[in-house]
Amino acid sequence: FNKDTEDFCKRNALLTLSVIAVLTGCTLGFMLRGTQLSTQAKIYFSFPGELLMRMLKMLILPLITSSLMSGLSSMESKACCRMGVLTVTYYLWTTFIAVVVGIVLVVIIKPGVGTDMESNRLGGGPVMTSADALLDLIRNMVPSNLIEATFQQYKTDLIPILKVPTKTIQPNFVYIVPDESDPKGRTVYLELTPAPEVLYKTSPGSSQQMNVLGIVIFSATMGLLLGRMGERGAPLVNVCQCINECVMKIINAAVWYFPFGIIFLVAGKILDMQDPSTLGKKLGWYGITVLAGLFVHGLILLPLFYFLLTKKNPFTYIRGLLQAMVIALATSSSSATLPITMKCLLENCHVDRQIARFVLPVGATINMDGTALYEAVAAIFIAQVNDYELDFGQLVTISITATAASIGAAGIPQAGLVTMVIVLTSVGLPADDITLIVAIDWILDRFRTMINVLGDALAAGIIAHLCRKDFPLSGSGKAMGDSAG
Ligand code: DAS
Repeated sequence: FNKDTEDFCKRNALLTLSVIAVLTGCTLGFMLRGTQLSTQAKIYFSFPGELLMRMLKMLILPLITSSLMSGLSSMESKACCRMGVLTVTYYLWTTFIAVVVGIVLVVIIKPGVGTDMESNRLGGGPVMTSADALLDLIRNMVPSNLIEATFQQYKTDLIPILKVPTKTIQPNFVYIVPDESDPKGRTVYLELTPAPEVLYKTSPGSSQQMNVLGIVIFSATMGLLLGRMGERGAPLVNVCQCINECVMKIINAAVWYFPFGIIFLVAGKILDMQDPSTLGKKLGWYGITVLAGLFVHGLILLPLFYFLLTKKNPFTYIRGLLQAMVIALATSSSSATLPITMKCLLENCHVDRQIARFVLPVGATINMDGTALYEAVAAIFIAQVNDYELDFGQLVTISITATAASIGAAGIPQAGLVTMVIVLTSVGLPADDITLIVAIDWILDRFRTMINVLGDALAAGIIAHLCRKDFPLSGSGKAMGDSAG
């Protein structure tokens, strides 16, 4: 084998193995769904998948901080500002387009119309207005405690896993419940706060912003300041570059475990899948509406923007991202996929390292086109199910709160479902109604996460092209692991 052939086989072998692992996981999951596995058996069964998620999450913080601090410190001020403005503008524009696509489709398809649900629960004033959502977003850009912020990230992973009795769900609390299937009725999860019934005080607008947002803001600020310290800042910049290189080398090694972990991660989720809610067919049409919107936005509009702005073939670029998209599908976490997205951008798409180190961590945190589209569709679907006519002003409110909620949503599984409460309450819809859509959220989450990751990666290619004068190496990204900053 020569080097190219070896790389080609490695790259495609991993992608092929990952796809086979997803299919095997689905088959295994559906085969085991009928069996009554005990809680203990489920814990053992899902362990390899849990290990995969932990490996990926372990790398998020060092990857984001070292990427931003080393990437921004070596950029010239004007170039850095131009890139930053371009990146945020592009992200807001594509998120807004995603919301519009979602609203148009759900208004045309009307998946929820004609459901005879009692609608005597409606009309309550908005618990959380658009202003609240936006303030929440800004509040979380400045976490009061970075370490606690990081720690919080892993605690709120519990939210989707806890079987929360949604009839009691309040926008500010997550209640812990004993595990009915456990003969001793023990509380399944740890860390009870002093008030035993409250595991973790959170408002979907704050906890789900996950403070990765705060860590990104802090790291970017540090990177910019380091860049202006000249020689004095060089030692810390070198440390960040070494950390970044080590993280990418760890990823190169860890990726060979992924196919094995993916099998149990997917199968474990299918085992836990809840039975479809009373809505049945309506829910199917709702799922089709979301998937159609994700397809239109992710595989038509975003590639079109890429072609219009770079005059390059978007699908050649997307082919280099397939590994990251499979990991996004398997993990339903764009943060956890970030290390693989970074690897694909640098190795397969040859995006300039400095651009990738800024655009990706920021994108994985604030740019979630799939989530924004999904939250707009879900809110309007729930209004239709309740036979609740939304006026134009409320549609505008939904587009604003869906955008803010998607920016604030964390890159963890089902974050979009939790931040959905902001969108629902902003137009007077009952927060409890997320139970209507939770049954198929586990699969929609995977596809919207894929589009989130795709949107971030395409943005990196576009920004690299638009800033190519500032970054002469753009388009010829350096091979993984070299020492250049
Ligand atoms: N799973 C989230 C992500 O990782 C998306 C969502 O929940 O909407 O991007």
